[in-house]
Amino acid sequence: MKLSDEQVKAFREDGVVVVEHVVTDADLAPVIQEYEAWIDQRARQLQAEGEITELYPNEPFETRFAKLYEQSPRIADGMDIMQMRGPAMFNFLRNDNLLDAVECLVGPEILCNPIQHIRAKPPAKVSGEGAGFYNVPWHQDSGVTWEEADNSEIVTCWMALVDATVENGCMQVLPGVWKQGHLEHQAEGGTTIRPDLLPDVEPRPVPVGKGGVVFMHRHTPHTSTPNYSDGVRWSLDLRYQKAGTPTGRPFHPAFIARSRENPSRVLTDHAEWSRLWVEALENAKNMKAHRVK
Ligand SMILES: O=C(O)CCC(=O)C(=O)O
Repeated sequence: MKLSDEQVKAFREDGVVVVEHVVTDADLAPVIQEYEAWIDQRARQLQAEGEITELYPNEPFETRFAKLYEQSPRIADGMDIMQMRGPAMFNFLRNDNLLDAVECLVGPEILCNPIQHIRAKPPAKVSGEGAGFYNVPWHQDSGVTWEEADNSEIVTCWMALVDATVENGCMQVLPGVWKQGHLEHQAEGGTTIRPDLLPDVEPRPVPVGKGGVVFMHRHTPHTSTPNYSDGVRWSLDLRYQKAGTPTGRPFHPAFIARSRENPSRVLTDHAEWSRLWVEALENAKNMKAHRVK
């Protein structure tokens, strides 16, 4: 879907805009099915290794992962986008409804940045409340790129795969703060803005329904709190930018997701995308991705 002028204006002013129903349930279904199948297979593998006893095969997408995670957090190993590299996910990275919205912010030549994650945030009573991949501390996405991307207008698209609420740990943002540019981060506490530099702005929780997107500027500080529901807060965080600008992760594969000028530049070959990731993960094992300054 295209963004309205008001939505683009809100993004430019606040560095964040929440847009409901950017993609449809039908757009998300293949991705969810791919993950359901993967989780089932992984659970059976862990059962064979004696790590879990109950498979919960009839439990829905919204809760099954939590029941498996409770038995073994290893259920999550290998699940992220660049590790699993599913064809449905690769297709989704070029989803027209999503890219129509992204085009309103970065223009018609769109590069898919390789910083891309799927997050299945388990209930806090299962996974704890500590800071980490699930409960991210205050940071700007510029803090997880190299300086080479300082002038790249990278837009983070945080998408809910199930309704994201305050209770289950949706994102919180500091609106308007992007205008202050990059703030110094520290490694202590998990790549976070130096506490003494965190602007004194009222945090805005940004709940969003399934298929909706929180679009964020790379300098918008954001955090997410523990999941106090019984379900799993499933989400994607994807990033897009104008083709030809540095991604801040030169050692990981970016690809052209849309080109109005020359559509043949778009990468549509799943095997090639997967190959690029396998090669990059092998060659960039000790690469430091986050900056701490
Ligand atoms: O999904 C989350 O809780 C954190 C996401 C995040 O930090 C990001 O998209 O940059």
